[in-house]
Amino acid sequence: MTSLRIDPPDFVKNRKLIEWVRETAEHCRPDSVHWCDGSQEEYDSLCRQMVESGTFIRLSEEKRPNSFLCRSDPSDVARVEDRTFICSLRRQDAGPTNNWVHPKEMKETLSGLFEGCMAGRTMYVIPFSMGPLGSHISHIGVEITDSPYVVVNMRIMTRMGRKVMDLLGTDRDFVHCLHSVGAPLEPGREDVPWPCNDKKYIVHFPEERSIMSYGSGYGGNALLGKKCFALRIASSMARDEGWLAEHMLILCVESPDGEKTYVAAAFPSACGKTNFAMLIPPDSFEGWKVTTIGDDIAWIKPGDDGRLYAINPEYGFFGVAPGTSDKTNYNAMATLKENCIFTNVALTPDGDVWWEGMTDTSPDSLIDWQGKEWTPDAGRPAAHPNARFTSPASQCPSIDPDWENPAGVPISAFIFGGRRSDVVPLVYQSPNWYFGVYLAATMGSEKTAAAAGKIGEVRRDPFAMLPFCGYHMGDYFNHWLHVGRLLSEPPRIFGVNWFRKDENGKFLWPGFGENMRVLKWVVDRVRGRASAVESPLGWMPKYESMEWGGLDGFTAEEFTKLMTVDREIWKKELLSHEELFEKLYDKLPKEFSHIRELLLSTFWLSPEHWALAPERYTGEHNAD
Ligand code: TSX
Ligand code: MN
Repeated sequence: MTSLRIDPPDFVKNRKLIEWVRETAEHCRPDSVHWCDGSQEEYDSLCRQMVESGTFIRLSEEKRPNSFLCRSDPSDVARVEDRTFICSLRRQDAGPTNNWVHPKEMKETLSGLFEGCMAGRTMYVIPFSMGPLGSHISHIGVEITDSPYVVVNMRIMTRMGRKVMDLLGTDRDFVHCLHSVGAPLEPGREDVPWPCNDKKYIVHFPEERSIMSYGSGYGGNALLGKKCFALRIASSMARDEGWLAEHMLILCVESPDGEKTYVAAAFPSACGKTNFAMLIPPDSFEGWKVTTIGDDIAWIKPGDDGRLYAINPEYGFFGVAPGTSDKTNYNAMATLKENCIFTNVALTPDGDVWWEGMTDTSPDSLIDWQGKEWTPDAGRPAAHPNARFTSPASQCPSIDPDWENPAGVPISAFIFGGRRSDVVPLVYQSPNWYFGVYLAATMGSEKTAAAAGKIGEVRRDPFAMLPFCGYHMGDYFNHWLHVGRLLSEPPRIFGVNWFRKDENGKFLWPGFGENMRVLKWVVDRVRGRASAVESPLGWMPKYESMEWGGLDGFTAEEFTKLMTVDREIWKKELLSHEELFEKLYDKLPKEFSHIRELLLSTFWLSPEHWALAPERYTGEHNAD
């Protein structure tokens, strides 16, 4: 076999990188190697190339300037959790919530799959930074991929190219990310628009800080900077180095007199995380502003002043399109005006995009996400439910002026939420860090789609990190407790639930922009301004301590319905925590058993104490 010439250009100096690219090229046997410089010309040329090959459709220059539509293979439309592996040396370090295979065995399997897997294709080398260039919280990775779709998406989602290569110098280390769609092209064989393989592996080696992904070209399976690096590998780095890599949005609340309070929040999927990150306060909140630092991931480090500082490691948004509209998220829609990539949405006759929920009525005719003719009576959605947009964060009207501050922003509060039709009140504050970590560890969400499990069934998703924690969940809880103990000014911790329903199944809370009322109470609590009453779960607002101006007819009675904690349902909830704890038994923090006992003991408070609870929140009884 002759050795492929990899020809590193002048701007590539890192010795480990050059050697790794040489080895990988020899093993994967691409036709050529392309070192990405991250320039606009490179981006434009790859997009043009994909239009010619049929992978991309250029959208109307009037309707959606410099934007493209891409349709994936119908079998490659989402992350594949059952094919995702944490290959730590010891099974015990991956824990019971991750798939594990010994790294030696996994390397042998993958070596076989990657051999010659890039035949007939170009191998791209993508240097990227997660976080602002040069920030002490940022980290560098290099992704090798045979997918030009990955290259252009990575250019939107990360800081990518020549400047990162400069930071790598001759010797700096980086996270190795290897990706292939797993579809070698035989000589003379024509390519398909979305090459992929039925056999899929998304594999993490936490000890050597590397990632290998095979068989999928979609989202988190292929854009390795996001879930694989920024969450799974980074969470493992963070544990070793004393920081936090979290599945959280970051926002800033600015009061009329210019006081800024930064909040990080974690929600499981289908709770509208991106909508919350880009919230627009109701008109009655004159002078109040919410700005966006990030919508998905936060890297958070203790500062010398005993506070936590957070950056958004990403450079763009890779969001779910269906449900996004001017009404649900005006800022996201404005971000999508130009320079975007849309995957698996529908195409309109005038060369624009459409998805379910974008407008009240659908267009009369569309081309659906599979390229088929579609009309409103088709009986199937026009866009795939997991259709995505890739958009530059800089285009978001609500982007925070400090979103690229290398020092990060100081976090004053953590919010944890889930989709719960009962039990969990609109908002409550944990009495301290320990109870807060317990609250976050036991957070859950009810299933909405009929995928796995019954609709309405509660699925525990600790810290919204279940699919993203790169090590043992029990160790992760202990790490959170440990970080909190080191802080002199720990963020306050809150629970929220936008999804409580009445006995007729109607949502009790209007949500969306109105969530500003909850956010204001959170900020007021952090600043020591708002009063609260004691409840079995923690501190809760009284009706009077929240702002109600402009929300006509939201009465104290309705508020009470939204806040009441039913003794029997809460008891069931507490008992059900056991299921999760049992799974993590040998590494569960000892604090958790004590907290659970203490929470359980509240059932022996007099029934009157519980029965009185609703009035306590409305100020008719003085419970301060
Ligand atoms: O994103 C949502 N948020 C957070 C917004 C900042 N959604 C959408 C979730 C699916 C991804 C919500 N849905 C929210 C919410 O706060 N609340 C609800 C439930 C709801 C849905 C429709 C109405 C009200 C509540 N409609 C009317 O009241 C008219
Ligand atoms: Mn996410």
